[in-house]
Amino acid sequence: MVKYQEPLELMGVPGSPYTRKMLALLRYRRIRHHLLPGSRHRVATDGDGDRYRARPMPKVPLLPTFYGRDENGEEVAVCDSTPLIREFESLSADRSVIPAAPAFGLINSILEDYGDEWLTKAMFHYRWTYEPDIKKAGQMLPRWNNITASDELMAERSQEISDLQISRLRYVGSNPVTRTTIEDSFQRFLGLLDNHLNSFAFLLGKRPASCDFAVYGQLTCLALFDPTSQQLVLEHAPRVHAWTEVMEDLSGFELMDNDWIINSEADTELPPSLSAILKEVGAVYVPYLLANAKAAKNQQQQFKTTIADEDWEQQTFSHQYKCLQWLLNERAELSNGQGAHFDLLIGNTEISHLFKQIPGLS
Ligand SMILES: N[C@@H](CCC(=O)N[C@@H](CS)C(=O)NCC(=O)O)C(=O)O
Repeated sequence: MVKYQEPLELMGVPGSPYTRKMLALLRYRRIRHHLLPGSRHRVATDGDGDRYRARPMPKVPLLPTFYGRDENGEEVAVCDSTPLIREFESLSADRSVIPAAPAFGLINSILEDYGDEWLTKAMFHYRWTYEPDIKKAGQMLPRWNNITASDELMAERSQEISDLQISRLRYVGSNPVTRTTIEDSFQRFLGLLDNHLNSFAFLLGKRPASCDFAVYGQLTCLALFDPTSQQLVLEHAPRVHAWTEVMEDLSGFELMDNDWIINSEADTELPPSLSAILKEVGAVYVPYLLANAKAAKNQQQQFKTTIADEDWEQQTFSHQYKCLQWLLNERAELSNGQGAHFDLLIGNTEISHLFKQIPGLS
């Protein structure tokens, strides 16, 4: 059991959507924190290494990395924003980002996972497919943790980092077969979010949930940084651009009672704009998660499926199999009444397919 105490310490960089997700969440929750300069190689700043003490490495080094203490008081490094958010709930009872009604909590987890694991496909795709995006990211990524480095060194690092990230497109499944599916689905999501934000300040009502921070994290890249996707957002969904900027610092945002759309089992209906978002999630992310899980279970390296009537193929991603298992576990923990409440809320969206037994998947 890892213990965390304030001020929380984390390592991350501005261009990491998950770092931005967590920083915005900590600001909103008013949890004191220190952001340590970070890099993929976990060297604090080149040529200035003595300024920061050595830190343990996480099992899989990802940004952001948080530091806590194990039961022996040893410092440990931990990654993965979704379970960490749930751990940090206990740091303070106020300003929770998890809805109190468990069925609505599961909807939050599904949307959070969609933000983290599906929208990131669009983020990675736009950033490392189009020339202006590759150029900008190539220039900025190496500079974020080394502002004073020479232009020559940065040119070298730019090339290295761009080559590495482009080679990683296969992990997210961006390739000539999936390109239209990724782009169409991102544009549909933009329209749906823009429409929802017309009536609600956040995805689940008048207060932010962890799913808002997940979506926000990816949008810090898609809406605010990468030129090709930013152009799309500005043209088709300017409200989403503004929302992303507002999400960054909600430290002064005040809550009122009943700010969630669903506050208890007595509330059984979602607004059409939120149901439409769940329908989109059900149509694209659910078939993806199921096909990936089946491939992971069968130890296949690659898999093919159909998403939104188009072919999809990519390398199997074991982390996303784990994500599905978390969702299945959360569904299994619901009581009969809460399960029935959840079924009412998701209505006839394909989200229900996630929780049906499929052959080869336990
Ligand atoms: N599931 C993780 C994902 C974190 C992640 O993928 N971080 C990226 C940066 S945004 C990373 O560190 N990639 C490996 C690298 O850059 O070396 C989370 O939610 O925190």
